[in-house]
Amino acid sequence: MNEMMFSLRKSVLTALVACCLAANCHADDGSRLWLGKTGAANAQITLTAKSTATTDIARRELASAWNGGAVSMTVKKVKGMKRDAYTIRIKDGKVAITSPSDIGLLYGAYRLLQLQTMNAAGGDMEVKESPFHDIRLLNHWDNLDGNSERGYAGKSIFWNVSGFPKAIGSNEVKDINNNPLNNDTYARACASVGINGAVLNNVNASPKMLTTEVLQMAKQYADVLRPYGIRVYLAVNFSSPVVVGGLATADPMDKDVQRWWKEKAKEIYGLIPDFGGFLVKANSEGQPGPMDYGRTHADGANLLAGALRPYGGIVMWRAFINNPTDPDRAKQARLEFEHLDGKFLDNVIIQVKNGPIDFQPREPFNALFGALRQTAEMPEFQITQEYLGQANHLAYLGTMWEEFFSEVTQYADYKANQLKAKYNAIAGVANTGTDANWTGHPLAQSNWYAFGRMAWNPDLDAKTIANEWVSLTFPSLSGKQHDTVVSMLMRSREAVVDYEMPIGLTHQFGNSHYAPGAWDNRAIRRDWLPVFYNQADADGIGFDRTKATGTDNTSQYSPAFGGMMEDVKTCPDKYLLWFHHVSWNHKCQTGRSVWEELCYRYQNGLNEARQMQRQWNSLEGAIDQDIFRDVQTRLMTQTRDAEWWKDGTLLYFQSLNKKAFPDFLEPPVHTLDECKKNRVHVGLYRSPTREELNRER
Ligand code: BDP
Repeated sequence: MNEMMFSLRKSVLTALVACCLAANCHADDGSRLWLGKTGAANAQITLTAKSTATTDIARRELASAWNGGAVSMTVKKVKGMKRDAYTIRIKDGKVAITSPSDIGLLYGAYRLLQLQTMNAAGGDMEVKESPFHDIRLLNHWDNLDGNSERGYAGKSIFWNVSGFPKAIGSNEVKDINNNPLNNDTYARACASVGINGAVLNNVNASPKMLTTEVLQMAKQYADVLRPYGIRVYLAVNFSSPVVVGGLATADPMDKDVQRWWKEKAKEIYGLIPDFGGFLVKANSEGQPGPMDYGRTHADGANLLAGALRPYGGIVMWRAFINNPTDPDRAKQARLEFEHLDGKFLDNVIIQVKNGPIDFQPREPFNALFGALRQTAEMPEFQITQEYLGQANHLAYLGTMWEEFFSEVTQYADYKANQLKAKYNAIAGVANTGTDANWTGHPLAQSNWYAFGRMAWNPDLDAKTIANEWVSLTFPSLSGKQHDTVVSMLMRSREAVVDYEMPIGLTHQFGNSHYAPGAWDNRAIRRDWLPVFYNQADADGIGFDRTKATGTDNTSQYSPAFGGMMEDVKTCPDKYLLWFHHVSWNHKCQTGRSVWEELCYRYQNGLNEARQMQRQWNSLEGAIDQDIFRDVQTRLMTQTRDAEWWKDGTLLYFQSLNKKAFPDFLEPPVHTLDECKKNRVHVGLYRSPTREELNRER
């Protein structure tokens, strides 16, 4: 175990000294996220409830930043009001925050401060808030060795080998004002948008997570996060009883295995009394699972759920089964889980990626949503931009999640099912890392923020959230400058879709899930190949998922959605090549042929990247210099990459269809051979880590 050093903290002193030394070096390293500056505020704050660690935080937050009139906080149970709900009332300059719980008061306090920064807390007003999802989780794909799978912002914030202090806990290095509140930036940021749980490790879970030594580390995190209303959850490896417990099998029907999980649950709850539960990736991409023993997902999930049940813990069993048995991977989740509906214990939730393939820039919603009637389901979003330019490209995902919610709620029983489920949950794969600004791309902080806001209220629109985030993060911008950033955010994801894989193309990556590779026909699995997904040849392009002639994925959806997708005339352009194989001359809804539409979209994506550069450049002087340069450099990379994507992909398709490029298309500046050889490289630009900044200082 020694080779794995899970150093939480060294000493408070070392960190604080480093921070004080650093105080004058960097104007803004982005480390404060959207939390704003704390400073001189002297409002009178009263609490008519038992004071708890949580109300203490609420009081401290208000005391350090609220500039308005007296605030009273009251815990009041109201029938039918959710535990996390709160009301803020401002009358004659006096503020009253009420909630059934102390955590609701903290949420109310954060909201009040946000309203203040957004200049929206004036006059008499009332704000009533109640979360839609009860469990709002970040999934950290962090490995015990300190790396973060698909993390593009440095190393893991929880686990490491180097002995540096980690990002949360009592001696956070980023506290440049020596303010104890800033010691817990991670927890504050999460609580400020209502995130109330964190899975601390990767779904490709090391069995070592369940060793006593590592559980004790998890306990320390749980202790730090608890006052902020954040529960700790762990991803577990199904083989843990064998690897950690020394048993001969991990078969769910084996009595010793059952006993092992029960004892493990007891041990965990002894350390972490409010432990949230387990997240499991089983029988997917080489991970062990119940099917290794001829059992079902339900057998496996119930084994763990049974062990956690006496303590109120849940099991989030992932539906991402990337070992397809059907020729169409998009159908797999529903095929795998629908027939098991009703067989799961009631503390099992099936965790379903928003789209049926894998966090692509655009996918229709997964047909499993709404399909389970007796089993809870929860969406899994990816906040980290694995397939959307990683930390190099600007891609505000609020618009993507808004699209998901609007479609899934129209065409599947999403809301009704969530509301009747005993556990109503949602998760996002975090984009956090040890970079000083937490998320690599400074503007990617907006995605963490947006996830929390939408998990709380899926009816919020992406633009409202973008406006909030810009106001909170860059409060000193003029109205016009503010609108410039919002406009960049709002168009950014569509720009990525356009230059990476428009009109329903998917999985066109050459390497590292970053670079173009439409031509790629070499991989260990056929269904990992761009050519498999584009099905492009001399005559046409697209993946036929229709009932009439294709894989019949459309029948997995409700008649309303499936029917619309099935008919090539009603299928929207944005999903055309997802559901249909069509000729290059097929007319899109725009009136352009598929070939012209593709050319148009790739060109548009590139134009948009350039436009974002121009817009950002107009903000020079208005945004902190370090952050300005950082984003400016990343936008250069993004524009360069958009050009590679456009040239490579269109030249490849042209090599098949032999069609001329339309006049509006800028002629390529890279040959297809160049594109094939010179794979665009990831990680050209990286912001410094907290440790690097501190060393520099
Ligand atoms: C894919 C990622 C891989 C994850 C997997 C998952 O490339 O790193 O392990 O999803 O979600 O998108 O399990």
